[in-house]
Amino acid sequence: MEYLEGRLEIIEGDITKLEVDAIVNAANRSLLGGGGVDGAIHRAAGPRLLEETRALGGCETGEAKITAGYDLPAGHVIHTVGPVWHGGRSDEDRLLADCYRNSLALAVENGVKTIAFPSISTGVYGFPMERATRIALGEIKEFLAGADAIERVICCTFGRKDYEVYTRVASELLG
Ligand code: AR6
Repeated sequence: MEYLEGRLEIIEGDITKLEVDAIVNAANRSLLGGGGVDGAIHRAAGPRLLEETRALGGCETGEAKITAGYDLPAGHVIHTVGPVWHGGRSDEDRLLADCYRNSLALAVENGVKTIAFPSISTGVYGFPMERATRIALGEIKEFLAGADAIERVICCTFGRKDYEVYTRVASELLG
């Protein structure tokens, strides 16, 4: 489904297959790989990705760092570290919003025009799906309203259930 005059698209699929300028990785602070979407991205990008992330010295929660995409169809990977869900009183909402904002700002700095996000923090890190979706879509909407450097943002959901949450929240927040 498309929203915001086609500048935001919600799809269901595997983010490692997308031909965009950058895909976002839901990484951990070591940036050395892991399970979930992080593992899938490292497998698809090949070992040169780990070589590059090793040299980055990790990443703080809410921050973002960029690398090449190597064997991925995407040109770049923007690695961001979402918050671990601790019940909602440990600044999780703000930190998750930071992930989206900082990833988009880094994308603009690097001339990225098309970017795809997974649903950060909602897997291993346990952030409630609907609450995370509201934050993701709210931050993306606000960023796109303030900057036309990014042509298209794709929210790449994994599985039908998550797709349905995203499209339901999007029709409420974005019309
Ligand atoms: N394409 C798109 N989305 C995916 C894919 C894929 N190929 N695979 C999984 N997802 P998670 P987190 C979805 O656990 O919660 C790692 O070990 C998944 O369904 O990947 O931020 C890192 O190294 C979920 O909706 O990331 C960290 O240690 C979303 O991606 C930790 O997990 C995020 O789930 C980060 O946890």
